[in-house]
Amino acid sequence: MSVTPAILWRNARVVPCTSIATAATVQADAIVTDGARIEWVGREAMLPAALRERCRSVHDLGDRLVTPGLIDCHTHLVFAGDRAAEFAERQRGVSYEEIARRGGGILSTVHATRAAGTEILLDAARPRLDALLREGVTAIEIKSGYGLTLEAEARMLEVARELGRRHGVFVRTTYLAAHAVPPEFSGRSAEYVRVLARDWLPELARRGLVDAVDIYCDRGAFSAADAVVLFEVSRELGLPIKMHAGQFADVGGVEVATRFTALSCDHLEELGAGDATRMAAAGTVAVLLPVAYYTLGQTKPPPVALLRREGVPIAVATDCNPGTSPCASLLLAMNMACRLFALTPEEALAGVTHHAAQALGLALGRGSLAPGAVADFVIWDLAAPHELSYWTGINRCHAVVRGGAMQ
Ligand code: DI6
Ligand code: FE
Repeated sequence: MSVTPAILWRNARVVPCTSIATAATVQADAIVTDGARIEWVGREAMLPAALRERCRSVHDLGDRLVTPGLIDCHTHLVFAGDRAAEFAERQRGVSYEEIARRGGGILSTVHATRAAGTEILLDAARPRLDALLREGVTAIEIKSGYGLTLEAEARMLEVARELGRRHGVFVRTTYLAAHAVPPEFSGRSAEYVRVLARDWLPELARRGLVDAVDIYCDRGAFSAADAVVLFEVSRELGLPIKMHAGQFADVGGVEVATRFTALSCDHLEELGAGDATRMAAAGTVAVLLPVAYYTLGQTKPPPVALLRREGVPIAVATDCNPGTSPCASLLLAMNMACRLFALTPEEALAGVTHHAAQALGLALGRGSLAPGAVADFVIWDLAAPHELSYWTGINRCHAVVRGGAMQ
């Protein structure tokens, strides 16, 4: 039996988020942590005497709301420069896809990112990451995809890992060289896919930089056949896969992704017939990105009622990127998921906790408050969980506990 001193966090309104139902209501008033892990969650009146004795310190949380640390499960946080001029152009009526066809869009960020050294990339990402952390984010996925050479992709992934070390946040890195065709491969996209899949991916995996593999599978981006090439290599390397799918058009990506039991398919404004059923069967999470939808002024939301009916787990993320989602607020993404996509507030909260963890393959250790989970939680100056999606423009995060330690 363990004899390490434990900590009792009492007088709390604990929302465990182990499911959508437990993201809706306060279920407990106390948590016991032991080091970096949660040992017990419940009503303090029921706390076993032996465990109470092991609690060397007690924190009174003043009847505040406590949720798991939030998880932003889809970001492109590392990049140089910005695309504010393209935003202004879009306001004058030029479409996102038109700007990309002219060589702007993702490729303009690729030019800026290739030119930036490690410290510049770290400095550029820091304020965005800090904004997310102030809102209670304790785990974040960061994609590559603005380097598009072996070494520039490696640098992005290394910067992502370094951000995790410097900021004490749990980072998962995703390899997204299949984001756009770089100028060196212009007109040779199939060859580019073979290179990024067969040459670069094994090398980056060997360097330990890749937690998952993603592809932008859409009109004007990569095809479902490209995804097969990439996912076959990913499978050989034992790496989980994800996919940007159906932001503008359904090009058959979800069918391929679910065949490779993708962790998640993200966007999904355009979902093919039968795809929701395939996702449910494969346990693939639908990651909704309402800020990108809002920024591009899209009008056809993802089929949330269908996803719900089929039992597809739904997550919500910022998609923080300079083109379609210049946003570093997961709380705002939750509000938009409710207002633009008709999620309930408890679905939005499960979407940034339990289901976000599932989208990263972390379901058992993060994104819920239960014995054995990592002791990452947020203390809010709020009384009820639906208030997290209700407010905008105000951050009611009172304090964050990471790995059992108050920050
Ligand atoms: N995620 C992406 O990767 C693209 N859209 C999205 O939601 C484009 C990102 C960009 O324009 O830089
Ligand atoms: Fe994205």
